[in-house]
Amino acid sequence: MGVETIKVPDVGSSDPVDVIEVSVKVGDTVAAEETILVLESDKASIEVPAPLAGTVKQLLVKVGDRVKEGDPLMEVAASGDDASPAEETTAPAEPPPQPAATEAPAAPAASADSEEREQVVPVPDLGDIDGAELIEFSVAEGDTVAAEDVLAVLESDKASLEIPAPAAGTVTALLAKVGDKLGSGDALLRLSVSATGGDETSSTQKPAASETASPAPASQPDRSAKAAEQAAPEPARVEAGSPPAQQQPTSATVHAGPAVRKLARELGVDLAGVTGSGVKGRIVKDDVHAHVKQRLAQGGGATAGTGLPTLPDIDFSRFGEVERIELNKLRKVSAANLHRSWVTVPHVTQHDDADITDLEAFRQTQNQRLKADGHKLTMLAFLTKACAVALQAFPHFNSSLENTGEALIQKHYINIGVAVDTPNGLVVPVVRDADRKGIIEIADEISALAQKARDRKLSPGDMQGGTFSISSLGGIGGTAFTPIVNWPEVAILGVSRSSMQPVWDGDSFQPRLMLPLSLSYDHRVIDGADAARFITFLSETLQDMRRALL
Ligand code: CAO
Repeated sequence: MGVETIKVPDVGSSDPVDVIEVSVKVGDTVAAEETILVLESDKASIEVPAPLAGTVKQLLVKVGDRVKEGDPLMEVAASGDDASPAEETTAPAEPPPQPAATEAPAAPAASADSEEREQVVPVPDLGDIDGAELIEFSVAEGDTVAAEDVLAVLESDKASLEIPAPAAGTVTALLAKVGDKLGSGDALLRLSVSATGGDETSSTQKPAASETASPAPASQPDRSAKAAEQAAPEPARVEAGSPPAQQQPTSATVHAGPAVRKLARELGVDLAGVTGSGVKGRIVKDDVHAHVKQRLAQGGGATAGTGLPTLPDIDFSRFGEVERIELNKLRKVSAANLHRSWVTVPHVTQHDDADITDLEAFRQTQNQRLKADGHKLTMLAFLTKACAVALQAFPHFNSSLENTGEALIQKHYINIGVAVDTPNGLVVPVVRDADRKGIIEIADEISALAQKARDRKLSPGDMQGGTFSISSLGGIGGTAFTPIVNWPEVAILGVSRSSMQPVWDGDSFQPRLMLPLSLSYDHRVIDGADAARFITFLSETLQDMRRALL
């Protein structure tokens, strides 16, 4: 072994590419496969790995140079070798570098005299995302698309990505299917592109659905339910490639190679807030370091992206013995969702007491009758029905606020989530179409869902599509609490333990069974007066359930 000259690998094009980052300097020790340099073409960024462990002897290029396949990049002396006479080898080393996002080789032209050429549209650079599920093809074979039309939608744990058409053309073949797990560079579809540029304005396709959303506590993405209730814990929906001029960049859309993304991840830096100094505004490692220095210099840092004060790590062992208990996935997901809701939804909680004396008497009588058939009418079932009736009377409690803040999505279905306490944590299965179900049916369903929850057998679908939630702590105790709105819903009812109270009837105090209700709501959507009206309506309905029949 001696000194190896690292050369520009096959970059999938004969055009020169830019050296946008030299990740090492002379004298650095590098491990095999460590990124030593990043190249960028119009369509891809390519990390060049060290073919062997060794020491950088000489840099033969600098940032800004343009190079072609085979051009020498740098000399590296193999570990344990003293770099004597240079011994050129044929780079690239094994394994060849993976283009992060490049155009797959064009298929042969459709015909010799055709004006059309076919190209395979690949999955673009997914950055730090390992793989993403193809959840939607927005086009079919034979469709005509304009440049930038959405072709497909991918979804990972972190984000949804719309894949735009690189040029106007006609879709000639779909090369993947919905449900496939795809990585950067995998073939999506074949596009026949007009050699003269094509008509970039005509299109038969509409972009994909405009919103995604994170699941309610502990739920998983599901396309059918997504149409109704959607969310994304991280950047909601990001378009692959460069964002349009007015669009705010997100960490997923900024120009940065995988090595820079890795560094940013390690340092907890949101790349969306970093100014790139590289070619075309590309972020290089020095930019990330400079960003961190600047934030430190500013002092009193903030949690990236949220504007919230950073919480310092505390070494509790200084004060006594401690144990670190890793949270299970359910608790982590619930915590993230609850936190997001708490910081984004301006909460107000309205309290009231409902007189359920007659209702409880009715419930007890009916339960004696129903017991033989295996039914148990619970107060929660009556509450669910009463809420469904109240939601019909106050429809904007059954809506979601569009993320733009410009519109409400009014739902014409009433699905009520019921918080269930399980040994693993909180889950919220959903009673669908509660307005159309009888109270016995609702009671049976809640009982079955609660059992499924405790047996950890709920499916993601069981927890999706809720439009309003109830959190009942009545079986446990307490007089009032402030439940957290289960975003994207806009209100939630908390129920505490009923108790006998002396109630003044105008002449004397009467013993009445009073049920404490706590209605938390999103003040962006619901005014305080409406919340008072809603909870009063609910109280009156519980006081006399015959109102539910009206
Ligand atoms: N006042 C007085 N007693 C009540 C009551 C109330 N508001 N609600 C229920 N009870 C009584 C019931 O009548 C039942 O007694 P009986 O067996 O004698 O009839 C007993 O308390 C137990 O009820 P339960 O809790 O088993 O049934 P439920 O229908 O009230 O609730 C469920 C079911 C799944 C909601 C409940 O078990 C549960 O998990 N609650 C916790 C929800 C939670 O954690 N919320 C917090 C979310 S935010 O962190």
